[in-house]
Amino acid sequence: MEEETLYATSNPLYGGSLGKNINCWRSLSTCTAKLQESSVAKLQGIQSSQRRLLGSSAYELHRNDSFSKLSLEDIDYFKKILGEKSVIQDEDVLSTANVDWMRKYKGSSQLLLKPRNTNEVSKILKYCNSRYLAVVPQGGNTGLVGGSVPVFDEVIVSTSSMNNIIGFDNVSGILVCEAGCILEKLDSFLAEKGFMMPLDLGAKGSCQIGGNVSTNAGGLRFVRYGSLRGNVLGLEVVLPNGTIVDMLGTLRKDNTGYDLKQLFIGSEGSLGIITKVSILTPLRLSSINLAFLACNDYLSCQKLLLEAKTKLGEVLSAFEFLDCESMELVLSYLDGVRNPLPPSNFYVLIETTGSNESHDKEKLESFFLHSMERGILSDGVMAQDMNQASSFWQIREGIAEALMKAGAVYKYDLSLPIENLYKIVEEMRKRLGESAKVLGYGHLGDGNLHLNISTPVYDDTVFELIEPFVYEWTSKHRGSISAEHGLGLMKANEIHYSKSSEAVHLMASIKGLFDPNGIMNPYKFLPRSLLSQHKEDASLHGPEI
Ligand code: FAD
Ligand code: 2HG
Ligand code: ZN
Repeated sequence: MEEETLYATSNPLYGGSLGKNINCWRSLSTCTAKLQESSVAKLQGIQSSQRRLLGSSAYELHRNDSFSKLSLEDIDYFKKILGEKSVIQDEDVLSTANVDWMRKYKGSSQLLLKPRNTNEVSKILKYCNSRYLAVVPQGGNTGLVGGSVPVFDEVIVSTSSMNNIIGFDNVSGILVCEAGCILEKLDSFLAEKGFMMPLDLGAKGSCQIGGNVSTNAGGLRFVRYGSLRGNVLGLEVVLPNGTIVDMLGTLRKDNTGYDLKQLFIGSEGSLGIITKVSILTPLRLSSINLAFLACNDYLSCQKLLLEAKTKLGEVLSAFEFLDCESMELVLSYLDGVRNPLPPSNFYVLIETTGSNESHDKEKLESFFLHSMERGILSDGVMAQDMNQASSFWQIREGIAEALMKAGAVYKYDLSLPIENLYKIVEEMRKRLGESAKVLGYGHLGDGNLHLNISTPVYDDTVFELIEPFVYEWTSKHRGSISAEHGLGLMKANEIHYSKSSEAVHLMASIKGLFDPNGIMNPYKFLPRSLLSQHKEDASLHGPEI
C-alpha cells in the first residue's frame, strides 16, 4: 500500500491530502495557516517534525523516527492473526478513535485493531515490538489527559471486544473479568448479585475496567471504598514483547515478592496492555440517601466535611462540591437541569450508604440540623426518590459535559491540602479577570479539586497566564498535579512538579525494562527527554524481559 493512501483523510481541517499529522483545534484561519506551512515543509522534504496544537498552545512534537511506518505487509499480518473484521481501516471509525472525549487531542492513526482475547493481544504486541510499530492502548476513550489517542500514527489497540465476565464469587465478592468490560455493565451485573463496583464516575457508561485500572481512576465513591490500588486483587497483562504475565490472583492477602500488578495500576498504557482484572467488590447496601446542600463560603464546606466525617462516619459514601460558577455553567448548557436550591456560593452533595434505612436517615437528619444550627449550612434538601437523586447527581456529573459544550477548556485535576484547595481557584480568577470563566468543583472528601478554565476558543494569552503558574502553585502548596486523571500527553513533561528527579529517573528505568523499544503509548506519561534518552542510554534500562 502506498503511504499516501494510508494517511489520506477526507477532512481538510485535519490535513487532507496535504499532510499526514496536522492537528488543528483552533480557528479555521489558524488551521489554514498551518496547512500552508505544512505543505511548504513537505515540499522541502521536512516531515519528521510536526507542529501539534494541543488545544491550548503550540507544542513542537517530533515523531520518533525510530518507529516504523505501517506497511501493507503489516496489515496483511494483522488480518492473518485477527481476521478481517478486527483490523479496522474505515475512516469514520478511525476518526472517532483518533480523537479524545474533549475533542482536544487528535492523532492520525490509520489502523485500529480489536483483539478478542489475550493471545491475540500477545501476537499483536510481539509483532509491533519486532517491527518497531508504536502502539496506543485504548479502552472507552474517556480519558481527560490525551493518553488514549495516538499522537501521530500509532496503531490503536482497542480492548472493546474483550468484554466477558470470567467469574464471580458471591461470598467473597471477587469479580474476574476481561479488560474491555464497561464499568456500568459490570455494576449492573453485580447489582443482580447484591454487590456493586467499588468505583463510580460520570463516564461509567463508556469507560472500561482496563482503562479504569490503567488510570487508577478515583471517582465519586473514593471517599468510602478507596483506591483501585487496594481493590484490584490481580491482573493479567501482556508485555510489549508479547509475554503474557499472569498475576490474576484472587486473594486479599498475598505477601510473596514484589506486588508487580501495582506497577500497571495507573501506568496509563506505558508498560503493556491489561487484559484481565480481578477486583474486590463491596455489598450493595439497600439504604442510600442523598442530600444537596448549600454553603456560603469555602470555610463552611471544610467544616461540613469534618462534621460529615464525625456524624455520618461509616455510612458516608460521597462528599462532592461545586461552586456557583460550575452550577451556572451546568444550568446554561445542559437541558433539563434545575438547581433544587436558591442560588448560593457553594453546593455540597453528601451521600450515605448503609443497611438500615431509618438509622441512616436519622443520622443524616441530625447531621443536617446540627450543621444548620452551627451556621455551616445555609440551605439543603434531601432527595425524596431515585429520580430526584439522579437529578442531583446530574448537576455534579454533568459539569464536564457542560464545559465541553461551552467551548475551549483548560482542565486541571489537583490534589491539595483541604485548607488551600479553593485558594487556587480564587487566585486564578484574579489572574484571568474577564478573559475566562474559572470553575472549582470536585471530590472534596478526598482533597481533589477539578480546576477548569473555560474560554470560548483556545487562546495562547490565557494559556500563558495559567501554565506554569498552576503547576508551580500546586507544587509550592505540597499538592499533586494529578489526583486521578493521570499524566497522559498533557502532563508528561510536568511530572517533576510532583515527583523528585530520582523517582522520575527510576520510573524511566522501569519503563526501559518493560518496554526497551519504547513502543507503548509513546510521547506520554514520562518526560519526553527521558523517553528518547532511554533508547540511547543503555544504563537507564535493564535487559529485555
Ligand atoms: P481510555 O480513556 O481509553 O484510556 C485511558 C488511559 O489508559 C490511556 O493512556 C490508555 O492508553 C490506557 N489504557 C486503556 N485501557 C488500557 C488497557 N487495557 N491496558 C493498558 N492501558 C490501557 N476519572 C476519574 O478518575 N474520576 C472521575 O470521576 C472521572 N470522571 C469522568 C467523567 C467524565 C464525564 C469523563 C469523560 C471522564 C472522567 N474521568 C474520570 C476520566 C476517565 O473516565 C477515566 O480516566 C477512566 O478511567 C478512563 O477509562 P477508559 O476506559 O475510557 O480509558
Ligand atoms: C469528575 O469528577 C471528573 O467529574 C471530570 O473527574 C473532572 O472535568 C473535570 O475536570
Ligand atoms: Zn473527578
